[in-house]
Amino acid sequence: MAAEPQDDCLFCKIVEGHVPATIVRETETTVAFRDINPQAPTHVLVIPKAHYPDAAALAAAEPTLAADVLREAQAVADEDKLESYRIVFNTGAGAGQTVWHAHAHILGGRGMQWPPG
Ligand code: DGP
Repeated sequence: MAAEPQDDCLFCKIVEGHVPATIVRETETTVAFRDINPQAPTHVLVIPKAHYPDAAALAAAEPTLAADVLREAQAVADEDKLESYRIVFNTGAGAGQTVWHAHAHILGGRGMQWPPG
């Protein structure tokens, strides 16, 4: 667990501008960009610029930064005028996490089922 950029982290590379992404919002502490493999008409990822491997590590180390991520997720939903949407933090491989830099998925613009798969 570390807040410093990690050489082998894809999302750290997006933060640093070394990997291109369609960025929709940026603050001093966060970046929001479109998911490369969208699962809904709106599918945006919000990440802290600082590296934490997952949402649990982020919340434990920097709860204020975790709140920044949530606030930006809400801002994405507002910008896309989503009436209903999901904010998802896949946490752990068993939950489908594949990128080990904390991120919130904002998904909206279509009907959704519960429970999720
Ligand atoms: P997760 O499975 O929860 O760890 O989500 C990782 C997401 O990251 C997944 O929905 C696809 C997305 N993703 C993977 N590689 C890239 C990339 O290079 N660019 C962008 N924009 N998204 C990516």
